[in-house]
Amino acid sequence: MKKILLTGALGQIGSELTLKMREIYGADNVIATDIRDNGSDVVQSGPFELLDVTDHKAMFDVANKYEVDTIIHLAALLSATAEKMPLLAWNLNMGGLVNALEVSRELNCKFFTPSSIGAFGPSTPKDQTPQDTIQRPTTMYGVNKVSGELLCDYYYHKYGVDTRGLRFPGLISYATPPGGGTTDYAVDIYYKAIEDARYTSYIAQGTYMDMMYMPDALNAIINLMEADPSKLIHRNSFNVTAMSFEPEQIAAEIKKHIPNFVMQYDVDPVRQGIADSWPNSIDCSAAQKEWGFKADYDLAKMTVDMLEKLKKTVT
Ligand code: AKB
Repeated sequence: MKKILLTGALGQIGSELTLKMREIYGADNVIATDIRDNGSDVVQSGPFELLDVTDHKAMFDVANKYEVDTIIHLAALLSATAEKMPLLAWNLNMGGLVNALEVSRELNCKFFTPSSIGAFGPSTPKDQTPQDTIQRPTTMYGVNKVSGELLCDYYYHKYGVDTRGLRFPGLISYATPPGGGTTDYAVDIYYKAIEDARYTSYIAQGTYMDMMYMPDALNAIINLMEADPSKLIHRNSFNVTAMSFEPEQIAAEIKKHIPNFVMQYDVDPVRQGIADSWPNSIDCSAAQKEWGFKADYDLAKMTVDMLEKLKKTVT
């Protein structure tokens, strides 16, 4: 990877990945794009272009202008928003993806896009979900993710585009809040713990989902993209996870640092329904074997870091 273009660079993953990639590969070699300009570090610290990913010509022109050799396609709607606006989700998630794959084919770029635990559904084995298993999701986001995995495989087999992907669990970060996901409660809870020592969870007690701290997610993307292609048996997409917990467990971990923290529940049927259709925990042994995936943060270590970082920014 020498010249990298990111779409959705102001989103939850993009805003941290862009800065980390600029440190590693040089600011001028990492081109950030998004549909909006928020004046943040991502916009200020290197090349930035406004880009609507549903516009193929605009994407081709930006990638061609900077002569990029890698496309990291992150622009997408998350699960809860996609469920509210399924047609928009199909058009944006699939339209953006096929454009990014086409530009990668046309300009001979290496390609990454995230998949998700959302690519699994109620008929998937729930515990230690295997890498290769039943994928019949019941959400629009899940339908997009499975279709996306297949499309990325298609571009690899048909055109030789070097496509790679990760099935991310819920991602937790102190830098940029996510928007419209089902796992977002596990981010919100830290903000509310610091602000008023209480949180009302929209996900019910006893609902296990996989999660990962953002530094591990960023390393996973970079390590997968740097991996020797001859070692990759799978490509789109690898199961990765760092921890699996239910709301009571994250609340108990926070209480170790904020003893008066109180957890309450007001379950949202839509997001609960999505969570119930996803695995409790996934097996990431293929990622470990094929390119050495490893996560450094568990729930305890992540909680210490989240609370420490947020205390400095949230009042
Ligand atoms: C979401 O909740 O939609 C995402 C995901 C697990 O893909 N965080």
